[in-house]
Amino acid sequence: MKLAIVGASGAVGQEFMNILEESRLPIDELLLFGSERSAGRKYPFRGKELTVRLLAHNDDFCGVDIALVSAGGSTSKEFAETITKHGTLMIDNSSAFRMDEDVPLVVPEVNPEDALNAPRRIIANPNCTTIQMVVALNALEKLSHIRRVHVATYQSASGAGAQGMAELEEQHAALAKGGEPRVEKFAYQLAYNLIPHIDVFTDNDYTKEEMKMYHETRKIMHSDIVVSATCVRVPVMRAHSESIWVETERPISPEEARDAFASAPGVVLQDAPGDKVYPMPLFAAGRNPVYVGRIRRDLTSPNGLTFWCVGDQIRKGAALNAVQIAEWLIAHRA
Ligand code: 11C
Repeated sequence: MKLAIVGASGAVGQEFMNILEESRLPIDELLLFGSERSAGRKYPFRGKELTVRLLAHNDDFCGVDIALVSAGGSTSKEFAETITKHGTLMIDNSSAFRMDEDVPLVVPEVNPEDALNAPRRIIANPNCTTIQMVVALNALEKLSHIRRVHVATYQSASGAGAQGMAELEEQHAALAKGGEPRVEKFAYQLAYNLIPHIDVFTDNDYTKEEMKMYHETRKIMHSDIVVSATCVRVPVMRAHSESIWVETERPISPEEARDAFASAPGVVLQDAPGDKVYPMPLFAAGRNPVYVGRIRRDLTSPNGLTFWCVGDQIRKGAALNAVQIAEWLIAHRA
């Protein structure tokens, strides 16, 4: 197979390379693409040195089977035709095409078959907060239909890319020396702070990030589920956490939920609070699963259940999910 990574120097691009290095995908050739800033950079891959090519409107994608794309929505829109015109399948990490009817939005643990119907040869990777939430919700949906969800997110700096992570690190260093922190990627200083504002505000006073959780969850789960989210940036480096309240058609006991999570694909149950066992972003960073814990009855609703969920934003929230889509397709298409 011939694969390509677009946005190879970014945080997600680099994670694509780490995951592909270990992947069972039969990769004969890997091409790297990037902006003018990253073109010419060299990265090791399976014992060779690969050079990032400049992404341009030419025939470089001819013969490429799958392109993993993470270079922002405007680049995805501008280059979708160039990438797909020779038959390449584009798995796109941006929000550019997620809600288009003729573009499947896929989380392999939940709706892998949707990936088979991609008439534009584009498959969208959902937003990181949605991915980890639906992997967990899917386990409960199998027990009883979920009517509604309230979710508060605690999103790491990595959601703003490599520059966001660098900014958080530099802010801590500057403050430790008594200096003034540089604020560019985030609306305010993130170090020692929380910012209840991710992406732009929309007409209903929710942010675009919060509305992504509403719309994307319905599309992936093929459900009338409604989601009310509050998305918050926290000074954590690379794993997102979510406090999730669900209301189901029939009551689900915490014991039932624990059993369902324990056997759900992609989920690791960490729920022994008396022994201080619960998921935390510090320990989820760099790992593949979605961790679930703090499972308990919702005291406000007989059909309510609440739990805590943590996942690495760059792996399952972005690069890993995209590679898993490719792996699923290769295993099921021929
Ligand atoms: C964040 N979730 O944490 C965002 C990053 O639509 O793919 C990913 C945005 C997206 O800032």
